[in-house]
Amino acid sequence: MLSQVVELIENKQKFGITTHIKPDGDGVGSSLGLCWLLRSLGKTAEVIVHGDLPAAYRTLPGADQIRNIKRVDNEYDAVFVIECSDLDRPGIAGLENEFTVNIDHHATSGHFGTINWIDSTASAVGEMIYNLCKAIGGRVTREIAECVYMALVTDTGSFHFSNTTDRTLKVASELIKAGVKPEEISEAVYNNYPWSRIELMRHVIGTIKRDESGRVAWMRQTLEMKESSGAVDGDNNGFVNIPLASKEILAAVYMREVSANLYRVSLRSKGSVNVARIAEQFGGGGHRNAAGFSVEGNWDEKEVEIVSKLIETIEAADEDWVESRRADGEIIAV
Ligand SMILES: [Mn+2]
Repeated sequence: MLSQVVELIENKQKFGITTHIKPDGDGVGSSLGLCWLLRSLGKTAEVIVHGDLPAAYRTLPGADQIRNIKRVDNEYDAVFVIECSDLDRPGIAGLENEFTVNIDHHATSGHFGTINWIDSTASAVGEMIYNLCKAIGGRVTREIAECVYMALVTDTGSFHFSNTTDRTLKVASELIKAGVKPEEISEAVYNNYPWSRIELMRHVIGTIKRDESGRVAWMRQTLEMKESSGAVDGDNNGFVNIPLASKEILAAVYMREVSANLYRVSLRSKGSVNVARIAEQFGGGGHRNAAGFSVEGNWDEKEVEIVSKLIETIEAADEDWVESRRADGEIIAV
């Protein structure tokens, strides 16, 4: 819990901070924000990750100092592990021998840390880092503010999603007071892709299909599409959400070919349509409106199976509720 984290920071000196592989804006922003906070308190701190940093986060203060490593060997007094369900998620060997602090806003966290601070009411871990800064009496410097703002913007979908609370916006307000320029962060996140993203999008959108009811949409990305468009990892960010821009669509499926007969599946939905339950049936997981899993086998057969489950889920939902939502055009998307 928070008080243990404050006590640890006050009593120790040398810290590592890590997050999951293929880190998102919350993982990178929260890690760097915490790193700047620790340094402002006179501590030694560095961010360590395994793998390259996505382009969107490379302009954050301190991003150029992030160490790309595969192993640690008792180098720190403690290692903060940001937004990971277990100690394997960072992809760094030797973490099991370190004193670890698990900081997460997912209730599903495995409590693997020596200290565990889980707050499922926080919109992003970034919000928790801000709270930590306040709890420990730190000053919200411009560096901390920019990193934490990145975490908030990306995890709330630019303050669109249902995890956006009054507290989230209060924190965002304080971060802007501390010097954040929202347009700079937005440009880095949303208008910073190579042209290959547009090429890939063109291919993927061409595969979109709908069921007879018009409420479920699905699409595919083949290995060939990725190759011919010259796409890199991350170019497909958010593709699964494209069909949800239509008022009629309540759920979307995005199947990406990883290798022969192996697919990564992303599910998104609106309102009470629970896609996490479907993902769980395939060995995956997630939230009510955003979930994913991997599946092996015949592409056509698996697609039919997944889409059928979505249609069943929607048909089982309260028709009146759905009609009223469609009638007034209200959208709750995560
Ligand atoms: Mn997060």
